[in-house]
Amino acid sequence: MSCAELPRLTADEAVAHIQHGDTVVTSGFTAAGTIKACGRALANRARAEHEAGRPFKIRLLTGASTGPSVDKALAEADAIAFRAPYQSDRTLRQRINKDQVPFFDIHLSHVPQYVEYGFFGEIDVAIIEATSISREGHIYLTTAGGASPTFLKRARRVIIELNRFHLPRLREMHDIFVPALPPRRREIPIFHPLDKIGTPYAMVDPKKVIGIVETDEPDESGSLDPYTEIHEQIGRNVVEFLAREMKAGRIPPEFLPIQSGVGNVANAVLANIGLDSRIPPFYMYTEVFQDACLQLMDADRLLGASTCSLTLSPDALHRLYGQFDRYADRLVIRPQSMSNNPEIIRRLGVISMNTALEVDLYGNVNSTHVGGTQMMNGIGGSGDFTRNAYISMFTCPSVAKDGAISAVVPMVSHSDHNEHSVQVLVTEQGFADLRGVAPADRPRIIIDNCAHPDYKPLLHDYINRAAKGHIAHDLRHAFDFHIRFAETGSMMPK
Ligand code: 0RQ
Repeated sequence: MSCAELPRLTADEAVAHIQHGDTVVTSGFTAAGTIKACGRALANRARAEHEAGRPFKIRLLTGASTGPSVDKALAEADAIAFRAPYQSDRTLRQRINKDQVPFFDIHLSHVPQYVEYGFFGEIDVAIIEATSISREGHIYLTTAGGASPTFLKRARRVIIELNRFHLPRLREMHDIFVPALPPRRREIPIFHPLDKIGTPYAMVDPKKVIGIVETDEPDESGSLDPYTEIHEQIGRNVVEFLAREMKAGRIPPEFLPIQSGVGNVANAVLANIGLDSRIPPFYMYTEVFQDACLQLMDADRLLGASTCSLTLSPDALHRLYGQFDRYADRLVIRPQSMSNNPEIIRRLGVISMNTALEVDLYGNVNSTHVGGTQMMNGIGGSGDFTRNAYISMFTCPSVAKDGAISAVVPMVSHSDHNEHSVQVLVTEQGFADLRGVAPADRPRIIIDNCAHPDYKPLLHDYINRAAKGHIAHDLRHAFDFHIRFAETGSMMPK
């Protein structure tokens, strides 16, 4: 069946095929490439069912976070019975933290294989955004690889959101390869960030396609905050560290591929790396290509990038589409099974830079849970990169909420990345290089180089009183900072 022969449906007609209790999966990775019309239609359907006194909730899996037409709309309609693997929506976050939506937070590279192995059960319906579908079932994806190739393979039924807004030439950037299942899995032969080893399309059995919903809408990626002086200073400190590594010969003159995480801090850090001529033009092997990456490419500081998504603000995406020839052979979009693959990250010698909410005196990092209990976004791909990078860094401001919170705490209130994987911590105060440093020496290095001066005496005091061992801790007082904040609104004693 060719694209022209597949039934054209309204979004309402398409989502009428989805039943209460279904597991629904969608394309996209962040708001990039995520469905829009069917998300809103599904939320409306849930509302109508609820008003008629019937239950209607779905189990929702995506590549990463989504745009407002999915997580926000469905959370507001109370239509989510289970959510994985990552989110960044305020409404959904509130529902997760009120224990109204069970949320399963996993490494993003694991999502496709969880689906393949059947760990999430049957996949009832996949809704996938595409620029076109061919007679043989070749699906040309939009601005993200995400988990779509696997979702298309495993879903029992498929709805295609054909989005005319996106440039069909995006196919020139896609590189799609679905690894075989163990024990027949082979190596993924990528030796340079821009190597392509797969096809420009994902595959679907056309018999599974219920129909096509036509749309014409930009991605719903928001703009990031302007850089602050603190963020820029973190960036300068990252550059100091990298320049020192180059001088010592531990980073080669042609440099190594960079991965950079999501959010305001990561965006500002990357922009600052681009400004410093001590760092040569470089490549990225990353999962999210944000606005700062495009600016670096325009300035010829970034030579090329492999990514899972083009998470660009509307203006930046417009610029990319307007001058596509300039970027076509410098950007590769891959599924998260490839972009976040440990084998490739280790082989290429990626330098990973992700953001922490808090770090502790031994280098354990909390990126996800405020105060140990309140989910922020999720671990995302930060663990895929941190664990396998050549150098794994975490950055954050030394204090949050106008100084009421110290980002350096005696013991993290939740652990996402542990002392065995985290190598370098960077705040606006400086950097702590933990490679080859035993626990006995870590607290002093971290406090002296990364903690805010206001909190240094408290942290030194904690470690001086701690019971000695391989790791020194005072378990009665390890969470005093957090408890004080919860009770008084500040980690600083009155
Ligand atoms: O609060 O929003 O109320 O102002 O956290 O902080 O400084 O703007 O940082 O936007 O860079 O996000 C870790 C959340 C940082 C993000 C995190 C408060 C602070 C502010 C945001 P407001 P900033 P960023 C790649 C890899 C995990 C996933 C990941 C993230 C808000 O980077 O989700 O890395 N990372 N994925 O005030 C309480 C603390 C705090 C704190 C900061 N210690 N306690 N609040 N804040 N520190 C991408 C993917 O995987 C898709």
